[in-house]
Amino acid sequence: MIYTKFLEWAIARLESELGLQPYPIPEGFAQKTATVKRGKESGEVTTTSYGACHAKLRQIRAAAVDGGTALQVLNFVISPHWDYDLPFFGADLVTLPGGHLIAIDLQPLFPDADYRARYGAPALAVWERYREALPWGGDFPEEAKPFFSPAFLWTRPTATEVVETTVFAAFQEYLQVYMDLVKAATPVPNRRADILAAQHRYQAYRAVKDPARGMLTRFYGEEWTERYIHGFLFDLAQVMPPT
Ligand code: DBV
Repeated sequence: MIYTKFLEWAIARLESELGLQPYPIPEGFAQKTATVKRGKESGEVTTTSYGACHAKLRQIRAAAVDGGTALQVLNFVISPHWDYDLPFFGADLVTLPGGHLIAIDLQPLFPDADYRARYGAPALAVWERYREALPWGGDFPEEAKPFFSPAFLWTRPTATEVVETTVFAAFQEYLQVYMDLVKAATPVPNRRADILAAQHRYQAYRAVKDPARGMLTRFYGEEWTERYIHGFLFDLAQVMPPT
């Protein structure tokens, strides 16, 4: 699995720099396998979930899809606790028969200049260093733009080697920037209502627009997929219903 080392590095680094607590993975989601047709042959597709948390990070979770060399996915999202105005960390690392699709960002809660300066600037310095090696991946839905920062890394490398080297290095740097922000963050409970509203907007968008919905539904059926999306991948509305 091409993205195993990404997740292993992330967990090890989060553990050593921040310390992690477990996050419950609901029944039936830890590992799910289906047998699927691939042309004349059939093969297995396994989706494995990972979860952790931290005093400042409500949920650290990953979904890894392994369907052989032509289908590999690591979707990794860190959702801060609502007493912190930290951005989300989001990585969508996808390998399909046509090539690789890479999205990495520190996804902002608020659009104002002060927020951007505090939380956008450090990642922007990383983005600047990779923009030539990992050029802009093109077409991107207009409606998604509020959820991305100017440091959004969106690229479609054709060579697997680029993913294993340059993308891996960029992933590490983005996560390092994020961990530094987490370490420095102090609670702002007086802003809780605004933070929760912004977190709900983000999670609702991701749950409704999940680009993996079609694929997961084909493999595991609609009932399992909807429970997985709302009950684990983007679970804020279940954990803390919007008011
Ligand atoms: N994407 C998810 C989750 C996934 C997942 C939870 C469990 O949010 C995988 C798996 N993303 C996934 C797959 C595809 C994409 C595509 C399987 C391919 C879908 C296909 O071609 O059938 C970034 N991911 C995409 C696309 C974008 C993103 C823009 C292309 C969409 C399209 O072509 O329709 N995902 C999107 C995003 C973030 C993210 C903006 C933030 C970092 O995680």
